[in-house]
Order: sequence, then structure tokens, then C-alpha cells
Amino acid sequence: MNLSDLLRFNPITIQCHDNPDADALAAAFGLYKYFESKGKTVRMVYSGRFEIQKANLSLMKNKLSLPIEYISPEEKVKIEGLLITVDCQYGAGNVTRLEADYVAIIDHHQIEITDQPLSRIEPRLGSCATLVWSMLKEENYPLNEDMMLCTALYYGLYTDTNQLSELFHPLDLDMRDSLEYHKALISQFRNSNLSLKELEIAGIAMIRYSYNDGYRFAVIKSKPCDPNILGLISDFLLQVDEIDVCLVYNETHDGYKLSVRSCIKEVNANELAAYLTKGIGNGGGHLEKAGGFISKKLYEKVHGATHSEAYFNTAMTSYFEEYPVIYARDYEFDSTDSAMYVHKAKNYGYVRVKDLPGIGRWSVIRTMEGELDIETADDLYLVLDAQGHVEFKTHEQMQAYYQCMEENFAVEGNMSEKAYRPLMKGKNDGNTYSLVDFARVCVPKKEKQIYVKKLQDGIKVFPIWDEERYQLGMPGDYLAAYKDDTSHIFIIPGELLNENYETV
Ligand SMILES: [Mn+2]
Repeated sequence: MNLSDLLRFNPITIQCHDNPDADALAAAFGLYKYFESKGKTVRMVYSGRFEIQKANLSLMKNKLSLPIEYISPEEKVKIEGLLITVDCQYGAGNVTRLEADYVAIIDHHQIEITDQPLSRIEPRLGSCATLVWSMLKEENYPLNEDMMLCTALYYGLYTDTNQLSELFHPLDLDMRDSLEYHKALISQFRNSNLSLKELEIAGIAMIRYSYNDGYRFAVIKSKPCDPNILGLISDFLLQVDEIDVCLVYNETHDGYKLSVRSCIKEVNANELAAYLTKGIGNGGGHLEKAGGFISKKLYEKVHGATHSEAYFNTAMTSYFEEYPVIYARDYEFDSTDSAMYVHKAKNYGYVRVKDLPGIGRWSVIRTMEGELDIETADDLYLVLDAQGHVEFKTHEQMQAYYQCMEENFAVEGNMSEKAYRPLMKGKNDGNTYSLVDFARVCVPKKEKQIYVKKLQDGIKVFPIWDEERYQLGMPGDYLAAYKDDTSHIFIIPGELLNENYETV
């Protein structure tokens, strides 16, 4: 569903969830502006038992002149024309049901409501503001001409991703980088975010931790509070000497919101968040900071009446137990029971980082899996596949394992349509490069034979060429090593084995 599909309706009412947060207000404001520019009669409303009270939200409402109206649940209103619920789903528990002629949904939470044909729900996005931003861009709406709207959208993302520390979807990052907003207003909102009540909640939460001294992790369940408090507590916990990894969560009306931190290279916070929420929600972020959400409905389906404390403590322990760590440098690869494979003759794209003009020494690479800070050594090469994954190689490895050509790596024919096109950004000059613009074709050498073994259990491999970042192997993935150099160990994801390799 696109915004232009909704232009056949008039009037249009946009409803935030009850107790609206900054993200709901921002997303609603974006829609309001769009429909207003199309000459519609628009309203922006919310309902529920409480009117907006939090200091930062009142400030946001006043400073950005949000035309939001409160509808008391006692008023039995009937909405004429179209009702769009934003940052929530019509019929779900966190939004008062208003009778309406037609209904549409624009949201980024787990899909709860499936019977509304007019809906756009994208659970992987960090904020509903991002979704509205991308829908406005699809319609070529002149976003950057409206600083107030941009400020609202930025603040929506800011508050929904723990001050931008837990965001991971590339669209969230793209929006963060492209919006022009009032910095002074954002800092004013930011400094009125918590109430004294919430300060107390944070304090109480911190004295009730559970701690695992074998794996050096802590788990805290907080009372219901602003989700930013979870990030605040977890950032604080990580500074404790005995704590390497932590999880802080609370219960919401429809599930659990969580914040994960790690300060050791053997645990990536984004992956742990994905592990804890797998099949029952969504999680991700950065190597050190991540967040996630678990849907109560799915949780109950899978874990029944298990208390959340028990679930999280057990799941944290299992994560450590299920993924032992190996360092390729001092690991003996045992080729017994392994099969022999070679690369298929397929096109990959390669970029010699030195060829990016003015990239500088420190840069950030952005892929579907998130963002990574890297030091751009002179002989660093990046190899891209059809799905937009990126692997790091040295000059020596490129020569040993690939045949490098001069031909450009054209997106068409080489990359799948849906793949996110990875970006690289210089930290000094701030320039952004789309890697495919600089990529040339390389083809893996067919004569290089590879031992391949199916993994029965999970494993983390620190490959010989990167001792800072591990590759994760899950049961069903493959552990592989080159025959001519068995210290060259790596993981092949289960679904890519037959796609990229063939037996000898
Ligand atoms: Mn939201």
C-alpha cells in the first residue's frame, strides 16, 4: 500500500496509539502534512484514558505545533471517511477502537492484525517515523522543505531506538543521515525525557539484578517505563567490572521490550538480541548495543506460561553454551567426514577500498546486517554477493582465491532486486559511496578445493584474517576450510552452500 492509494478518501483521520509516544506523534504528523498538501480535510487524534503528560511530549507538541486532538473514550465518536492508525494496528489492545467508514494501518510492530487490506506493516524498521518517511519519499514529497516535520521524524526515530544506539535497518540509518532538523529542539526534548517517577523505576531495577558468574552476564527486569530507561540501565550495567554482557527488559501491553549490551568481542549484542527474539519477535542493532521486541502472543504460543525471568535467564545461558568459540589461528581443522567442494563459477563484485577517492583511514560500512566501523588498510578488498553481503579480503587472498577482472559489476544481472546495496562512508570527509558503483567482477578460482562439514551444533569462528569479528555458524550451516591452507577456516550459511558451491 502506498500513500497515493489513500487519496481516494476524504476526510482522513490519523490516530496514534493510546499514551502516544514521540514516534507515533511524528509518524502521524508526517501523514497529516502529506494529506493536507493534497487538499484533504485531515485530523490527527489519539484516545485512551490519559492525555499527554510527559514533559518531552508536551514540548514536542508545542514547539513543533502538532495539530493533535484528544478524544475521550467516553465520547462515542464515529469517524467519517478514512481512519489510519499509526504506530499501532486497528483492533489491537493498545489503541482505542473508533468506529470508522474505512480503516488503514501504518505500523512497524509485529503483525497482529491481518484482516485489514489497507495496511503497511514493516516490523524490521526501528521506528514508524522511518516507515512514513520512506512512504513520503515514494511520493516525492518535498520533505527537506519542512524542518519541523524533519525534526519530528528524527525525534521519533531517536526515542524508538534508544537514542539511535539500537537502530539497525539500513532505511533507519538512511533517514538519520538525510534529515535536516533543529538540533537545539532535539537537545531540549532529550533533556526533558525522564520524570522523577522514572528515575525511581531505574534505581529500583538496578538493585534487582540476576547475575551469572560463569558467563559474566546480568539480567534485569524493569517495571513498565519509557523504553529509553532500558538503554540507560544497560549502558550503566556494562560499566560494572564483573559484567561483560547484559540484558534489560520490561513488559508492555503486547510483549517485552529489551535492550542488550556487550563489551566483549566473543558476543555481538545484535546477534544476541536476534537470538533472544528468534521466532517470537525481532531484534538487532550494533555489535555493542542492540534492542528488540518480543510479541506476547508468539511468546505464549512457544513458551506457554513460563515466567519471563526464567525464559531470559535460560536463553542467555543457552546462548553461551550453544556457541563455543574457536580462533582459526590456533585451531586444527579435522577433515574427517568432510565433503570436497569448489566454488561455482559465479560473478561476485569486488572493490579495492583504495579506489574510493578520499575514503580516509576510518570508515563505516553499511550492509543489510548493520553498520561496522573499519580501518581501511591499503590492501583491503570487499567482495559483494548477489544478496548484498560483504566479505573482507586482503590483496593476497584475492590473488589466491579469485580471478579479478576489469569489467564493471553491473547491478542488473548480478544482484538480486531486493538486495540492499551496501554503502561505505568515510569518517573524515563524510562522503558516502555506493559500493556497487565501484565494484568490478571477480570469479572464484575453480581449482581451489574446500573441505565442507555440516555443523550439528553452533560455533563462532574468528577467521585468520579478522581476529576482531567472528563468523557465526548455526546447526545446518557448514564449517569450511581450504584444502591447501586449512587454517583458512570459514562458515558457509546453510542456504548458500548449493547456491555458491558444488561438489568435486
Ligand atoms: Mn514506534
